[in-house]
Amino acid sequence: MTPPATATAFSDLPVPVPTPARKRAFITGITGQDGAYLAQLLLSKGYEVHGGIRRNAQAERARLETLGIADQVILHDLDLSEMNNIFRLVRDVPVDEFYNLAAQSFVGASWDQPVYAGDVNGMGVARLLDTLRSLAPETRFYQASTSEMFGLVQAVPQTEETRFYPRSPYGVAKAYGHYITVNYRESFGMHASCGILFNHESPLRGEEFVTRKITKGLARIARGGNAPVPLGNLSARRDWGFAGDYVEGMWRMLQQDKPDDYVLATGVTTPIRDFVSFAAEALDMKLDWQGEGVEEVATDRRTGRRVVEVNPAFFRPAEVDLLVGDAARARRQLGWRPRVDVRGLAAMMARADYDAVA
Ligand code: NDP
Ligand code: GDR
Repeated sequence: MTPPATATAFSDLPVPVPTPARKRAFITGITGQDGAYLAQLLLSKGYEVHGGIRRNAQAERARLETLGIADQVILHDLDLSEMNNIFRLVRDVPVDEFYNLAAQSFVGASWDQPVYAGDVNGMGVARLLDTLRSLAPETRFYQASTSEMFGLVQAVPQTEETRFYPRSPYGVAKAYGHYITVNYRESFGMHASCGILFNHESPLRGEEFVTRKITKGLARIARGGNAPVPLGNLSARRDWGFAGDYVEGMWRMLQQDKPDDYVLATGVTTPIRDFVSFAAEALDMKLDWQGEGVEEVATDRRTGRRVVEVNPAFFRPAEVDLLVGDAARARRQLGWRPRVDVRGLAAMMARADYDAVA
């Protein structure tokens, strides 16, 4: 058909420039510490962010609210122990990147609930991967692996090649989650990467973890409280970084052409006892340490008040004594570096807790 004389020829029309589609990501465990920081990071990069939330009597959105992003993320009911729940979610919410951060994440509790830890931290990963493989095999997948898999350490520092020897039901389950992710990458060519992350903390850290328990307890004492903080093993050493730095590493892993596994760590290891002292310094306390084993106590020199005491109830049936990671591969391939050291981290958390205690 001949076009009317007044019509514009197609060749004269401006060529429409396709607007790049907004990337979409899904975060399981979005209500947790890392989930909240990762959601904030992805939003700042222009992503449409979806996340899984467990349907509890009182849904936990406090961290998303603290970061001021609760109304910018799209939440979906999700429990990793429910296969059909996962199936419907992956079918109905197609995304470019899928970050699996959900877990029963408290090591101490995993001895009381070993089957649940295995189901969520181990089988949950298989449920996700197998559903993605069937419905959305191009989706890039991140698995939250952990230094806890090293357990009884076989080499110092620990790298991606160090042998695993987990020491808790949590660590055993996470080792399964790690290996099934590697296996799906190798078996089906999926873009699946594991971040073997060493401990990372923040003012949003759950209060059952030792750093937050310390900073919150010390902040209360600095505000006039008189209850010493009861702790377990003060000699265990951890490689502590800031969670905000570590979520940047997760994102960088999924931007690589090829999937791989990466250690994220600071390379500095610190005993629990020293973390207490760093937090105390930030609150203008000076600690004297006395006694040994279950008799060990820390007292504030200025007030004579007891700040920390040992309570055997917080010792674990099997302990991970020493963790220190070598993040050379992440530095080299991802250009990733932690920006906050352990002193800065303890001070950041202690001051945030001091400000929050009325
Ligand atoms: P958190 O405990 O703060 O968050 C865990 C999240 O998982 C929460 O959102 C929780 O939901 C959710 N969750 C728990 N069980 C289920 C379930 N059955 N189905 C769906 N969601 C569930 O952990 P972090 O943010 O600190 O850690 C994130 C991930 O990284 C975890 O997998 C952890 O094991 C791993 N990891 C953490 C490290 C760290 O130092 N922080 C180091 C290495 C690995 P709800 O709010 O309802 O409880
Ligand atoms: P972790 O962290 O087990 O390393 O797991 P947590 O802070 O619980 O313990 C660290 C070390 O502190 C010792 N400790 C105490 N721990 C707690 N929680 N409470 C105490 O009172 C106490 N006293 C001493 C512990 O024995 C341990 O040696 C964290 C979690 O985020 C995991 O999900 C993650 O995989 C690993 O870090 C890397």
